[in-house]
Amino acid sequence: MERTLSIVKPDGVKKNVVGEVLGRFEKNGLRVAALKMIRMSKDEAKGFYIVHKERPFYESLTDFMSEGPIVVMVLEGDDAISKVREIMGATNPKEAQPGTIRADLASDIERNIVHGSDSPASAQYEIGYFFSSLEIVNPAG
Ligand code: 3AN
Repeated sequence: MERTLSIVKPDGVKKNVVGEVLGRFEKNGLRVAALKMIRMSKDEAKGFYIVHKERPFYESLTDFMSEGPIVVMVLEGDDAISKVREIMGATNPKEAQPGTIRADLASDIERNIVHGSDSPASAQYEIGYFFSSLEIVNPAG
């Protein structure tokens, strides 16, 4: 059993596809262990994406991620990290496999609807960034 952090980004919330994204995760056997809607400040977005601070898109990415509400969630399941990334599709929606969230719902490499942790180390950092241990439950009961 593994945990990962996923986000419906501001464009996904604006497009009203929160349930669509969540449903795709659930249909693939992942369970929600924590969930909330928040709005990040610019500084909070910068802290979340600190690993990208040298990248040319850091400023615009953190502007985008703080432009409106997001839905953050902890998902749990076998191979949750790679499973979520498979369901999301490639970073660039134009390269994403048909049937993935990004191929079906996104059109822009930056505004690409959804985030998922890319490794156990980043999952640990990202889950702890948004949730305390008291906010994460055992979804199986
Ligand atoms: P992923 O979200 O697929 O793990 P990362 O971690 O490489 O991709 O990038 C983090 C976020 O930065 C992406 N979700 C996307 O919003 C943005 N991003 C990545 N590459 C670019 C790029 N070349 N131009 C603009 N934004 C980008």
